[in-house]
Amino acid sequence: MKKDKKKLAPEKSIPKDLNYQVLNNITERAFFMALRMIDMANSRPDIPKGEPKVGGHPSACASSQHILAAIHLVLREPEDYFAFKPHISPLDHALNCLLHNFRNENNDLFSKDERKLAMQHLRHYSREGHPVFQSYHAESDPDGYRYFPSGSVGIPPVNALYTSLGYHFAKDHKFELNEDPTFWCVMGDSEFREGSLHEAMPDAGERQLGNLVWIVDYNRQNLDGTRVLNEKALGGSDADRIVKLAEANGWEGIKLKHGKLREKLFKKPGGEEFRRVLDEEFTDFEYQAVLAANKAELTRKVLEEKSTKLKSWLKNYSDEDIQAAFTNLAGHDLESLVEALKVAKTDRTRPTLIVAYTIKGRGLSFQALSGNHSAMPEESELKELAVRLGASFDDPFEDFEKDTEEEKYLAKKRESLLSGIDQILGEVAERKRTWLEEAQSITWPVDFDISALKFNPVAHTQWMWGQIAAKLDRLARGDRGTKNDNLEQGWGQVARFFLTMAPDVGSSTNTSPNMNGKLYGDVGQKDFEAEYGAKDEKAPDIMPHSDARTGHIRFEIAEGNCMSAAGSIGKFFHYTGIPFFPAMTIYDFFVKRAHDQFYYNLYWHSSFATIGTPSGITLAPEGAQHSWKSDFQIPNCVTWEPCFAKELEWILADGLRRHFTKEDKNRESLLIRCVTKGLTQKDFVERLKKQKRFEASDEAEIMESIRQDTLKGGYALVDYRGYEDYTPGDNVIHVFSMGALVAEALKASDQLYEKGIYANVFVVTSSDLLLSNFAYTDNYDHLRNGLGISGDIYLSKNKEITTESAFLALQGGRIPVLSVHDGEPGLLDNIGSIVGTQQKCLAVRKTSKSGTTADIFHLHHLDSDGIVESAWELLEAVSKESFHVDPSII
Ligand SMILES: Cc1ncc(C[n+]2csc(CCOP(=O)(O)OP(=O)(O)O)c2C)c(N)n1
Repeated sequence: MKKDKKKLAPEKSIPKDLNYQVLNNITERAFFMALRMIDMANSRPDIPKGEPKVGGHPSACASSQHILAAIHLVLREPEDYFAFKPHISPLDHALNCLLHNFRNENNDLFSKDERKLAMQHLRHYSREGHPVFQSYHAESDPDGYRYFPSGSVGIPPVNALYTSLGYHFAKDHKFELNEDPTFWCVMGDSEFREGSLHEAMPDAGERQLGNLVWIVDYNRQNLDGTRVLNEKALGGSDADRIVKLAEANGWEGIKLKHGKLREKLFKKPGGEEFRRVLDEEFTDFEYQAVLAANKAELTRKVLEEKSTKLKSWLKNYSDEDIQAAFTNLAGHDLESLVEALKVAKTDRTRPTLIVAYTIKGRGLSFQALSGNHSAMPEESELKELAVRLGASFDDPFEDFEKDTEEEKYLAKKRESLLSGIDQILGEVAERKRTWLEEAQSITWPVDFDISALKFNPVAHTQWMWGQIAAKLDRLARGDRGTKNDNLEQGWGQVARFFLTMAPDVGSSTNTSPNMNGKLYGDVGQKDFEAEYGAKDEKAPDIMPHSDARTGHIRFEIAEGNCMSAAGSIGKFFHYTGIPFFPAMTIYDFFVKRAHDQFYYNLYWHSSFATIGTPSGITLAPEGAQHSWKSDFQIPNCVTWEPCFAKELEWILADGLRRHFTKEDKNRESLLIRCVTKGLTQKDFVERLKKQKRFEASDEAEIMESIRQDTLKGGYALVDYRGYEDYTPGDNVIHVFSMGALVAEALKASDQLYEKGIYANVFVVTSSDLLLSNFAYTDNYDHLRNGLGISGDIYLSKNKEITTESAFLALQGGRIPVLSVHDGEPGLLDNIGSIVGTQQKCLAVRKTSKSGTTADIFHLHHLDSDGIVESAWELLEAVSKESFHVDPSII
């Protein structure tokens, strides 16, 4: 085994010779500020009766106060990142307020008045545009710099983990980044039961993300109360389990239980027994109950009953001394915390997990009580606290007095922190500016010039994905470009920012060329396959390296991890000015495994592509039992489901151009559903050429017109408008289809044509753009005007109108719409209601089966026969539409 040298972090602005009394005073002041912030949010005079509660979490803030203070006041460097549990955000704001670390959208620091105003606006919406804070950490907060958005627990620390991986990737690929950030994460002990965290842990250990520090605020409580665990069955406390878990996953695990006061007592003669009793004789539940009872004499009694040896030792101490020692947990001891965090920060080869023992609600009247999660202190309690701390109840967000030691300490920390942040923001802004200037000068190709398409008459979109990914990889890794590749222009200028990843489905989703010998990572051992001549030449070379020639990150079957990694690395332009664009493949059906992480990425405006393939029931031969619709209807993402291979080229080319030029505001992410069912690609152009509107156009003009429609969400593939006998209201129907089912729609259209019915076929490339939120903003312009779909009534006459009765016998009808897609209903079924005509939606409405696609499409009535049958039904229904003429008109 290769032995890793321990990499050490440089100590930069960490203050030396810390005065813990001063630090404690600042911590308490910050805690008081957080409490007042929550109090003010809840007692705004303008909150109308009946409004949902504002809330806030004083108890959780109390629990984490020293952990956060140690990070913010001592350990943090300007380049560091933070993923903290949502409900302690007021405490972050308070500490950042004392550090004067509030900025506006232009990154200018706030004045004192602005700081104070912002602190009054927790969980507030200001119509006047005053500074406000969201409920939980948000990028838009005045102190949002390098905070991972919080709100759902269990996800932000994972994004911190993969942002750390992104930094490693950037450095190994020689991107210039003069930063070595530490990723600080604080989470609750109940939060630590989230599977997302457990799923990601081995990844951090294996990938040696030594700049990652997770701290579990171990207060033994959650929202519903005290956590009551079966420690007998677990073989120890949950803290023991967490530390063992960390170690088993390649992390440094640290249990930070006893504060300095306890440590001092343990060293005294007989003190060992005190330690033993605390460590071995209390379950968490019992310890918590004694804490909650909060009676010094009871504490002594319980301790005495645990050990006769201890009983006589305790005689040396008063009840108050014993109570102080009993509650002296390291998670509230700044000195213990700073020591442990320094150790965690210093080792850059192993991530660290610290379990810091704390007390929820510490210092408040409801300390350690089971129901304290949402408890609020009374005003009187806050006033007493203000007096005790020498703070002002009415002006709580004021700095310490000028000449105090606290203010002097803060002033010094501010100096290095704020100027350091300014420098980073300046560097990042400059990198962004330079990049965007370069991006402007690039001539953006509209496709990837995939010549292999010519030799593949029957191809599918997943195949095309593989071709595109391989081409970008070839361009990125320089020496592999073929003589036809232009490394200097177009995609050659951006390919180095493109990377692929997959949760163990890289080779089965056509991403193999990117993997072959180019997997990123370090497994700490030699390439034994090479050494023993055991390489499988038919399979990708799976030996990872850390060098710059690698462009694919391989994941185990952990869709959530891969999704978080895609989101984190897709956020790199925002944080560093390096425009990485990750594209991950995932089995379409399993996108939902990573839903939460996906939503998080989108909320965060991360820029990446998810290629879900193969899709829906089209996977029938391999055995997919169900379907899944490709439309998520959430902001900042466009969903796509192309049919012909060329469409995918256009979609990805446009997506990449938008990403690299930053013309992707509020549509940063792409979710593309590909299929593995081959389509005869020449059908594409041949069908288009038959349209009357293209009679005078050459192929290039036709393709450009269809490309533009494709990028707007849909195009007409079969369009009989202008044909003789084409009689809307009588023999015309519009069929809308997506992805694999377009082939069935085409077959159905041909069958109907034989019977004298003109079934136009519209290919929906993006239901999002054509029919959903994006289209809503321009009143479905492309559907109505681009594709010309309407609910107009067409009147037809059977004979000459010479009489009143002939007029009344006029028949009228609209063109009905039939939609067909490989997914659950609720995707294409609003076309009729948008334009005002009858619609039938063919979709997957029951669980599926294995079989050939023909059989399974038949099972769901999605095959051409099913489409034809539904078309007749619809045409019959609209033919019976009656319309009424007001006799007064006649
Ligand atoms: C995914 C998710 N589920 C539920 C919640 C609601 N919630 C917020 S805090 C909390 C309890 C957290 O307990 P713990 O992690 O032990 O932290 P503590 O507040 O005790 O420090 C819950 C259930 C959430 N924010 N996110």
